[in-house]
Amino acid sequence: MLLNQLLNIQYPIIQGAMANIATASFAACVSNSGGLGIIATGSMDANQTRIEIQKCKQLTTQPFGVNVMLMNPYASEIIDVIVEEGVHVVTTGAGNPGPYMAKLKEAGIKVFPVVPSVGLAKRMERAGADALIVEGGESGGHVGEMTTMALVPQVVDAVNIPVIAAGGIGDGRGMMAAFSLGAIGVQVGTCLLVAEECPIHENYKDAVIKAKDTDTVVTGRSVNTPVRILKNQMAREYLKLEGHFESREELEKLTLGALRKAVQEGDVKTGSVMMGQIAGMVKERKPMKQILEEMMTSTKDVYAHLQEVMEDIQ
Ligand code: TUI
Repeated sequence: MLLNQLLNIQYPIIQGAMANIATASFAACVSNSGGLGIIATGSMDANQTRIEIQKCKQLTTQPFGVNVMLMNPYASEIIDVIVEEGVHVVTTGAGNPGPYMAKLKEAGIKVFPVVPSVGLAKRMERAGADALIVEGGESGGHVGEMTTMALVPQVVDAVNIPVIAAGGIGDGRGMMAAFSLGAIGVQVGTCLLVAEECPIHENYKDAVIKAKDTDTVVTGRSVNTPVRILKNQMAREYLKLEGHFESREELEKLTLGALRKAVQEGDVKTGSVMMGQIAGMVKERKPMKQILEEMMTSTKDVYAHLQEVMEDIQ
């Protein structure tokens, strides 16, 4: 069964949770355009989460989800709000959602943890996950070490629950590749940053459009919080400091409020401009509906191409 059938939505596409970006209106826009919109709770508290969920319910009648960033100190209270509000799907990131699994399952909520390794994938299956979002390090934001290409088939072989591929997917070629690796759908983020409805500063969108393939970098490996961002002035300073810092605080000073600075103020020099490696392929602003539709039509084009390839093989 494909992801769209599993979730009763039009396309097998989940919107990646992007902290400070994926608001209720953004998530509703994705859901109204045929994908599964996800509210990114990022560093929100429980009350802000409730407001966003209620707002999203006003803006769409389609299914939508909520992402819990597990490094958030309010994660536990946010889970309670999600249960009270009766959300369709929960995705999790940047940690192990094991402690919350029973509560979410009892409430009949589908849980899709994001996993960066086979080990965590197996643990999440045992804990009762309904599906896994298997994310390669090509993604923007908090990342693991594996690539999508190597990780997805290994997880598909290791578990008996559906797998959704994420990381480095931005068009029909990526979606068809995900299907080839055994996934039932994809999660995408970077290619949605340039949606006309995406509520980020225009400088952020321009930075995505201008980025080349090699313009992102992973910062924070030395302090166990690897985050892929645009290789700007802040990233260069951070990487330099990672070679000789004395305390974590020195590094945190550089990233404190940096994501908000990029998203809201459009400071793409000293802000944290999270984006994935596929940014090099993202070239123009488009309406959300068009981005998702084009992903589906280009997947069909790839299928036609593959049929020709197979004829040549036979
Ligand atoms: O979560 C994400 N991407 C994110 S979260 C985020 S907010 C943030 N900002 C600055 C620093 C840190 C976070 C921005 N982008 N993606 C999903 C994801 N989860 N990628 C990798 C993981 C992950 C890593 C370790 C999931 C589980 C995990 O488990 C460790 C354990 O406890 O076993």
